[in-house]
Amino acid sequence: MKRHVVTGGAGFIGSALVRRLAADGGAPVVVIDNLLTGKERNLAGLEDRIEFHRIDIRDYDAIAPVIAGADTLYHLAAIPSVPRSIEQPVPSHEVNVDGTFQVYRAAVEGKVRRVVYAASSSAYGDTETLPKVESMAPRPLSPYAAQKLMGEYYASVFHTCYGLDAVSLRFFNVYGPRQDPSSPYSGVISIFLKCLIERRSPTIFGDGEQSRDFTYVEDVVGLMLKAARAEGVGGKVYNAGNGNRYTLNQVWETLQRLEGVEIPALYGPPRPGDVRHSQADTTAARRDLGHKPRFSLEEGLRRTLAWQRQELGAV
Ligand code: UD2
Repeated sequence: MKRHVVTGGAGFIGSALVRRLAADGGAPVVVIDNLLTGKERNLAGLEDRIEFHRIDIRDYDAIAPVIAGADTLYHLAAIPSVPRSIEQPVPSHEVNVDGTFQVYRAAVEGKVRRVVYAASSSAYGDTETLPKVESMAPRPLSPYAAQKLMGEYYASVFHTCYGLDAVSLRFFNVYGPRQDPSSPYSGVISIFLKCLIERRSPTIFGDGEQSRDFTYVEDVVGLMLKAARAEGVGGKVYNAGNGNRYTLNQVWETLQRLEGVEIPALYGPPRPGDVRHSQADTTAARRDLGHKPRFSLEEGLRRTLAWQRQELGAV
């Protein structure tokens, strides 16, 4: 019987995908996660509908039998974060590069029909123009960016050399429910929301005029499902973004307005490896994959704020 396998399925984005796949019914959903950054509670309530394997993607012998014969393999397992990869380059290299290689190897051996890879917008680095188009030369600025780019290169090389039907989606600053705010490496929106609920000032690194194409998690999940079915996309790379761009100062202002509070942000030194501006050109993803982002930043923030408030037990 057809199965879908999700590496990193207990993580923030992975668990949103697993929830959607499980809700759609159809093929069984198999999760691979070592629970390094993923959490079992992200999958709470799905126990009867999914098969969970606590294994590490670097362990070929462990992952190969789980991946073999899958219809679609969604590869999201990774150690994320630009600053984390600068401070600890070895673990992120081993997981993001070596682990990804083992996943693709298992997919070839196991005759998987389609691989959808979670690539990163960080691959672009600082470009002279915006929005960022897939045809631009990559200029990674951090180990994390280089590692995720290597995953794209391997997807394309495995396509040409071994016939692996792998498509890469460059995620643009995904946010939403279940993004964990508790680490210094957490995504900025989850950190801002926690500060807002606790009535504390966030620290903005730099002048806050850097901008991001913040993309709501459900829009990325929708695109992954479309990428799993699209024809003729093997070896290709697509932007998975919303198409807009907001500065950090604008995001913090919006959050204060939504909450009806005034809490000035603190400002610290710029963060090493940071990209200045990021915005996706969504033309190719709309044309080839049927990408259709539905959530404005404000709507996505409202939903995420509601979830995080409930999660933190705040009123
Ligand atoms: C990068 C990628 C993103 C994804 C992510 C995974 C870019 C443009 N984006 O996100 O697509 O792959 O990595 O980790 O490369 N910041 C603060 N205060 C804080 C925390 C962050 O000011 O407390 C700033 C940070 O300096 C940066 C922005 O917020 O300018 C976004 O940081 P982030 O860590 O949420 O995501 P980013 O852009 O590194």
